[in-house]
Amino acid sequence: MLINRIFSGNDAVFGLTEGAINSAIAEYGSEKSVGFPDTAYCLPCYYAVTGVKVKTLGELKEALGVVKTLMTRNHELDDALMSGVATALCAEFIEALKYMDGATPYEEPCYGHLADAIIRELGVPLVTGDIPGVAVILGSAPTAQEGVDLIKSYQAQGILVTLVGGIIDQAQELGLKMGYGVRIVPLGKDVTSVIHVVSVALRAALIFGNVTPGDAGALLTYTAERVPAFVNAFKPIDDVILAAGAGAIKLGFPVISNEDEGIVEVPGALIAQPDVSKFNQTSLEARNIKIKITKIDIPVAFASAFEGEIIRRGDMQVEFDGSRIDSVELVQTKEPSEIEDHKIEVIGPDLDEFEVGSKNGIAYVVEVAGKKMQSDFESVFERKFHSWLNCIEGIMHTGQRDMIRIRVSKEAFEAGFRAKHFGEVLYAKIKNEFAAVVDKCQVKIYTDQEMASKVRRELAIPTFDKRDERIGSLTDESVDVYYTCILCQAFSPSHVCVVTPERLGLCGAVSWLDAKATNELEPAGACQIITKEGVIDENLGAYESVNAAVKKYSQGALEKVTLYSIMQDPMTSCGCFECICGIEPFSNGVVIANREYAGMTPLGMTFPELASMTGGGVQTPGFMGHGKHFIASKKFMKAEGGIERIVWMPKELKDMVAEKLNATAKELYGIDNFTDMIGDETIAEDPETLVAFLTEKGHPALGMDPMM
Ligand code: SF4
Ligand code: NI
Ligand code: CU1
Repeated sequence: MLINRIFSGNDAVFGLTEGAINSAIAEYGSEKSVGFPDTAYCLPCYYAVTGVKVKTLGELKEALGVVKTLMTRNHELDDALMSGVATALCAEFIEALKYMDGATPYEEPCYGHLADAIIRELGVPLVTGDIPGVAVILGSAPTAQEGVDLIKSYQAQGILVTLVGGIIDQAQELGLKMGYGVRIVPLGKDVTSVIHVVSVALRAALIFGNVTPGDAGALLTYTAERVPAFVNAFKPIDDVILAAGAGAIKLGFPVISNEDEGIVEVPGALIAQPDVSKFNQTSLEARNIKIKITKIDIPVAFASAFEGEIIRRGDMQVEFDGSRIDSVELVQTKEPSEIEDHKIEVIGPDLDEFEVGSKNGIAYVVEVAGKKMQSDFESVFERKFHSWLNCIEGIMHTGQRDMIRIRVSKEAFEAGFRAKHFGEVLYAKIKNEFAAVVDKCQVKIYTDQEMASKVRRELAIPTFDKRDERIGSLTDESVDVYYTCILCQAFSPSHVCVVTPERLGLCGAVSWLDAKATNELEPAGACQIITKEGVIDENLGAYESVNAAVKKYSQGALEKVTLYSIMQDPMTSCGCFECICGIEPFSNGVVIANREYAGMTPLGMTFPELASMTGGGVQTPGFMGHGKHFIASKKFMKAEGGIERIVWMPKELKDMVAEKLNATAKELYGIDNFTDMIGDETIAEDPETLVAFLTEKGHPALGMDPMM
């Protein structure tokens, strides 16, 4: 019977784990360290469930003793499921041992362990529904084709697909393009590698949910309610897979299988579906996942899963490259009478007429009209083009404004993709997402070189200049309202971002103009107006109205936040911040690290470790998540003295923000080339070397008051 089989799978895995730990200890000794790379939660699953971090083989052995106590043997289904969780923990131990001694156990195309950074990156797409769910496909499909069809069906819905076992070989056999960029992540071929996706779900609870490690009840509630994952397990289901599946069910993830022997259905949790072609539908129903569909008339697929797709030079039919040949993308507000809705015009040659592999110029102008349309929204729409065009299968888009670059793959071209299809996508998405303000829309696509150049020069550049002037004049003082953003509450129930002109949301994706547009489009949505009233302290950026809003939208979890301080009532973090800053006590400064940075900081912590200091919508003075653009803001920790406090950043980040940061430093403090005074990993990874460097450069932070 089901429960007995779970127990038997349980015992088998436990035995294997015990053996593996013992032989590792025999080889390396119990002091030897063990763990996964790029995570602050070692070992993540065990830590989440028990609250204890495991760092050495000796501790791992002790942990195994604890796991044993979770493997109860009474015949309650719920306890059997818990022992499934214990099985999962054993799998984590086995996987951790693979990484002993800095080994890199996984080879192309498999990923194995996934870094904390990936989870933070997943935050926003999961809340916006761009990634509506996470599929875990395990085992071998009846045929490779059926397996690949299933994977592609999820991919077309934007679902993140993880693969374990034989399905990976099947996908390779049919030449399926895989990788995080196209949302198909082969984890590993051993069944234990399934733990790497479980680890993502559990860390999400710690990172976003403010779940206390060791509070297993809260953890399981979080995964069941907020992580939209499910499992598709192909037959044959042996006892080990069944035990692991029991763990998944305990986490709230339904398991769908085509196994017809020896499986008892558990309603809503363990579901038999003999027809693999119906796995998709059955799974979405079981997990209650709704797919946003935009019907677009193009000959290739359109899904957010294709956003990260890379098109190599050899695979491209044609390229448009704004850095070489005049190109531009633009939204323009027009009078309704000037627009014929859904008119798409191509002015110039079509894609067939360009030489294969050639570089060209393109300009596309999306003209919109609507009673509620404001010119402030033009840039908000335009910024979406990147993501929309990227979602086309076989199209790659980078950059914005007149620095765009677009590649059309040979495959897309052969499928019939032509210039007008850019227009179809832009039209459909504008009408779909901005229906509240756009009544009519038409698109002009200029592939004629001279025309494109003229559009750029005479129409677009003057528009951009005017916009930049407007944005430059937008300061926190010059506006009457700020906005809340609570999109991330889907994951971080008490988190509220307060978005001002000079402080964008910590994810980097929501500026004041974006928030304004969101509010206009969806008056009852995530972005609510905060009228700036009741100054408490101008320097801290403390306002009664901001406090009231934060209290209201955090359901009372937060009493007050300041806009400009990282020490006093700082803004909270959900977890998907682009950067985190933290106090560096030896220099009176702050260190900033960005999510992409993999190395060490002078605080003795890596980005994931720093990031683990804050999140889940709680205030942690001294540490704060923020967007990249906030770094050059005049309001960046203004209460503590502003950007003069920045003493260290990863080189890549420093280069990225240098121009604007230096301009701010010059304007506020008369400092030239401020970034030359800021350390990076090539200069210092420890506080002593850093302080020596800062002293040599005469960095202003050294002379400032201590922050604590
Ligand atoms: Fe989440 Fe804040 Fe970004 Fe809104 S602005 S999506 S709440 S991080
Ligand atoms: Ni694409
Ligand atoms: Cu977030």
